[in-house]
Amino acid sequence: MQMIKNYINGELIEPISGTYSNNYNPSTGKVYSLIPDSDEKDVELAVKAAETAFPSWSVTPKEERSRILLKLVSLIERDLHKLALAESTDNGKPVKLATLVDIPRAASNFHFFATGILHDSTEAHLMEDKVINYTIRQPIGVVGCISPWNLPLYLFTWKIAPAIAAGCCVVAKPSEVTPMTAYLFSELCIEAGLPKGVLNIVHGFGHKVGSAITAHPKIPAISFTGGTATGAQIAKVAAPMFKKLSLELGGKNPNIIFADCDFENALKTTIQSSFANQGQICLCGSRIFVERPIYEKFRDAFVEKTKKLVVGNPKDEKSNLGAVVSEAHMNKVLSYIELAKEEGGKILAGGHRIILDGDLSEGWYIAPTIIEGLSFDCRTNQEEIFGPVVTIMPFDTEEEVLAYANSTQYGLAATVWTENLTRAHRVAGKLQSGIVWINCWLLRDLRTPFGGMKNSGVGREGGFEALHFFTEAKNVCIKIA
Ligand code: TXE
Repeated sequence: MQMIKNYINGELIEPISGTYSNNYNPSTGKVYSLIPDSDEKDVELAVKAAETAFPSWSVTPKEERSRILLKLVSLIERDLHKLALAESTDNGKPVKLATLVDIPRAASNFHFFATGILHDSTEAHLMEDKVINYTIRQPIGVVGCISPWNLPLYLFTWKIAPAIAAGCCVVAKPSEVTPMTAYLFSELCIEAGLPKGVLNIVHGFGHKVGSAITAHPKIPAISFTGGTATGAQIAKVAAPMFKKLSLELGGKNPNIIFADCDFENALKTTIQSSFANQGQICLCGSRIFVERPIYEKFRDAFVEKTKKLVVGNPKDEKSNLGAVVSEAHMNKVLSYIELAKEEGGKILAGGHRIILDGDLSEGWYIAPTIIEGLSFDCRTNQEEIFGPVVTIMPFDTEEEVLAYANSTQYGLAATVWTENLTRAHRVAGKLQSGIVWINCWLLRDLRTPFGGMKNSGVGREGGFEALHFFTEAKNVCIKIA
């Protein structure tokens, strides 16, 4: 059985305690590797390594930092199929999705920030003739990056790439549910010649490793993606220590479909935005609002298409959906389907676990599920389910649908379907959402700010905002006599 190791000070090492926990393959429900059950002692080692590396890495010329990071890009690309297969085995997602999206995006994250640092600039502000201000941005030091299980290598690199590119040294913790690609990535860091201590990966549970990173006095900034409750816990610890925080949290995203939309495009994309990655993307639309004149036509076509989706072996090219990430998560999603029924919801498609044959019979599969007949403010429509489960509801007016869309505690992403540009612009302005897609979904330009309003988070990732998060701005004011 494969033993995952921590990556500290440039070496792959065992956890100090010598203890490990099980790592499951969601497609079979069986243990297939072991993950270090690290604790605050391992975090301490990692912080020391990062502190030692920082003075040199922070002044390493940008061209040199860029060169090493670009080497990582080519190694990720070289290992595309190996990494995609590992991601699929660890997470349950179709290997096809990991090959087309997760792993290429991990390479793009590094490429983007490796080249971004070469194009960043600083500001200068002239006051009067003889007074010049210039602002410099210095890497903040040792930073903590904590990432989730839904897009493991994709979201892990989305944090560590800007941190390392900016000149920081990192203590990182991937999700204990999906540690494998971060482990394989640590092997690539050694091969790429990343100086020891620049990146340290400590595997283990959130309440041990995650909380030790969050509370560590030598870590002045934390970048976190995960559940809203965990984000609140991290903020509670980090705020009195005046740490910089970037929090990307949950979502309960609305899809607003007006009667004048491009019907086929809206339908096809709504299938993707509902069920891609088994609905386990924080950007998935889980509340579908359809304008009444096309409600029945859209609903029926959507149900028909959903029933044709293949839930199967993630390694099979024909599978549209694989397994959800864990047994606990499967049970949570199924419990929300029960709640929806109690709240008066009618199941139009799915609504149950799927048991596959042979080796896969204990895997964690859920049929893509559509629920109708719920009010916008019931728990099913307010709480994040994070699985292949959506609700569908009609609306009559723009005002009404905006009230529905904005009614949750979340504000991460929204999708609007209409051919009326004036309306699209107006609705986008009124949505309480960090990201609005008009007539598309998941189109991502890495230069744009990424993040949510309300309980969906604090701060924005992406573009220069991400690089700047890992720096301190310092203004130097010069008076020339
Ligand atoms: O996330 P957690 P979980 C949502 C989704 C899901 C729910 C819970 O609704 O059902 O969150 O998922 C680490 N201090 N999203 O429990 O626990 C943890 O080890 C520091 C949305 O898996 O938030 C992991 O590395 N760290 C989301 C990371 O935090 C802690 C993606 C995220 O895990 C910690 C995932 C602590 N006290 C879940 N406790 C999105 N927005 O993409 C845990 N961790």
